[in-house]
Amino acid sequence: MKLPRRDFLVIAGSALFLAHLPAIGGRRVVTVDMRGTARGERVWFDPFGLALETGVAVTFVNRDPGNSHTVTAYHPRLFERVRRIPAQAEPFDSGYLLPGESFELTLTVPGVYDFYCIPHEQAGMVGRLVVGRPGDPGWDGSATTMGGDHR
Ligand SMILES: [Cu+2]
Repeated sequence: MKLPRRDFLVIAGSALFLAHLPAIGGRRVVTVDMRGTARGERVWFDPFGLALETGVAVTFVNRDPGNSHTVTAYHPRLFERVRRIPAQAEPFDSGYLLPGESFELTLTVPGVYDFYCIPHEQAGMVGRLVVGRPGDPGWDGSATTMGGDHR
């Protein structure tokens, strides 16, 4: 039997309600904006720090009309940077996002993720995502030394 998608969602929603599960039936969306002042003298991630549940999708949106930005993990496989994400996590790089463009990321390995914007790292455009909680299976606080980890 094949159900239309809408019916399936209604049924799934009811099942979640009856099971008294936390309100995760609707897909939660967390957004980090990439911003800049009109003349470009300041650029930043907004918020620049965020705590998330494991597996929640984060969408980075370039809301800066005057600049391209990236969201790029600190990782040896990306521009030979020291690793500042969990050892078991895959490094991510959005590539250049033009104004209005976005990039979605879902992090399933709990731990601390530090990231930067390639053209604006030196201007302080960096951020951190904390996924899950210390003590979660596989948690990796990362960046345990001042310089990060080269593994
Ligand atoms: Cu930038």
